[in-house]
Amino acid sequence: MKLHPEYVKVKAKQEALLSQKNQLAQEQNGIFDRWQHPVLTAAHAPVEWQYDLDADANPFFMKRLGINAVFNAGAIQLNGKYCVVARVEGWDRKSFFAVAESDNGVDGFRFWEEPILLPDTCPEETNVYDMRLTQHEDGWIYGVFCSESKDPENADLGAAVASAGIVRTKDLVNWERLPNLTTKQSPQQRNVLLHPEFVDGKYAFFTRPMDGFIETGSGGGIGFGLCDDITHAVIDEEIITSHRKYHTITEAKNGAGAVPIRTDKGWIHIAHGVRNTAAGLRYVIYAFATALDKPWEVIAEPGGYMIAPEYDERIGDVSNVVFTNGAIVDGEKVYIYYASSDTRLHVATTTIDKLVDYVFNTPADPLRSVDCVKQRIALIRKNKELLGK
Ligand code: BGC
Ligand code: BMA
Repeated sequence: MKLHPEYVKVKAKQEALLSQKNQLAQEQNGIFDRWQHPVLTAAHAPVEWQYDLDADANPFFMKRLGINAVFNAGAIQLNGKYCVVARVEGWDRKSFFAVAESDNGVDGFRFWEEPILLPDTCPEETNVYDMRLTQHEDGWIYGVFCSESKDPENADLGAAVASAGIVRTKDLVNWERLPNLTTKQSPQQRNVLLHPEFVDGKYAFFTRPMDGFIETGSGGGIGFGLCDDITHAVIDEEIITSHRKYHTITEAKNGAGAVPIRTDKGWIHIAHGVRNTAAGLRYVIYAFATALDKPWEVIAEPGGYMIAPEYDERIGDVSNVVFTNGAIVDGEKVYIYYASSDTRLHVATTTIDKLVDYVFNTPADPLRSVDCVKQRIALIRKNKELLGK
């Protein structure tokens, strides 16, 4: 074995990327700030994860196990660091989870030495992705993710079954796997999230009931259900919190995103909505609030999206997608980690005050064009008055 001389060059090039400073993007909307550079991409994945560094075994210095994309990440603050558990996808289309940390949450994210090797408890499980990290009041950090297997009852090679996998940890290093969530009313689940607090003394999950692997079918929106025992999580009944609605950004699907953020006025949820188009599904991020004492009851829901894909964000493996499954609250500041087009991870920053103002004071969707025009004319006339016109 001898170290390939190319290693030093490739490593130095990557180091330049990893130490790149981020800046606020030019265009802003008052709701949140975008940042110029993504915080993680495939190019951030360690060289040692991809190349065999041994010049004898790898004379041409080929990537042997390439990384295709780094995207949808759960996020928490731990020991003063901003930590994300990203979805990392290899060239072979399989996803896995890996921790990356930064000192300031907007740049300098570096992967830990090795990706997470989850306990292998489900022999049929083929792919895992989109972990939501919840610092629960019971003292554990839970990771709830999508566990995907081939559908044994469907001859179609692409037919799959999605369910919610559950792991827990104290340090993001040692992970204990618990049995997957069972939801008695829904055959499939994706985008499941554990609420950080007990509700009526029980574990509370936001779910996403679906009839099939892609179609939510009769699933009316983001669900909510309680379970007694997290080590054998069973939800008997799911009720709907934020509903899917005709001709809105959530018509085809919606799903929980970041762990709800507790504020004086309510829980703020940052979720995703999906609509169908001739060019495929379009994913955007939207927000709503639920009551502090009834985290399933929606009390405010601004119309339309909060974050939609823009410019380069629009293009990637699954274009026209923004998706979030993690945010970090640090005092007043909020860091929303969102991925674009299933390819790279970005951060958007805002504050609790802004989020509260956005969610509670942005008008709701009037659901019909004519009412939307009336809503806008009212705004225009108010502004005219102010401008003395
Ligand atoms: C992909 C996910 C996607 C899901 C539904 C899975 O096989 O890995 O990224 O969300 O299919 O389209
Ligand atoms: C979903 C998610 C994501 C992904 C999105 C767009 O269903 O679970 O993994 O970002 O599709 O492909």
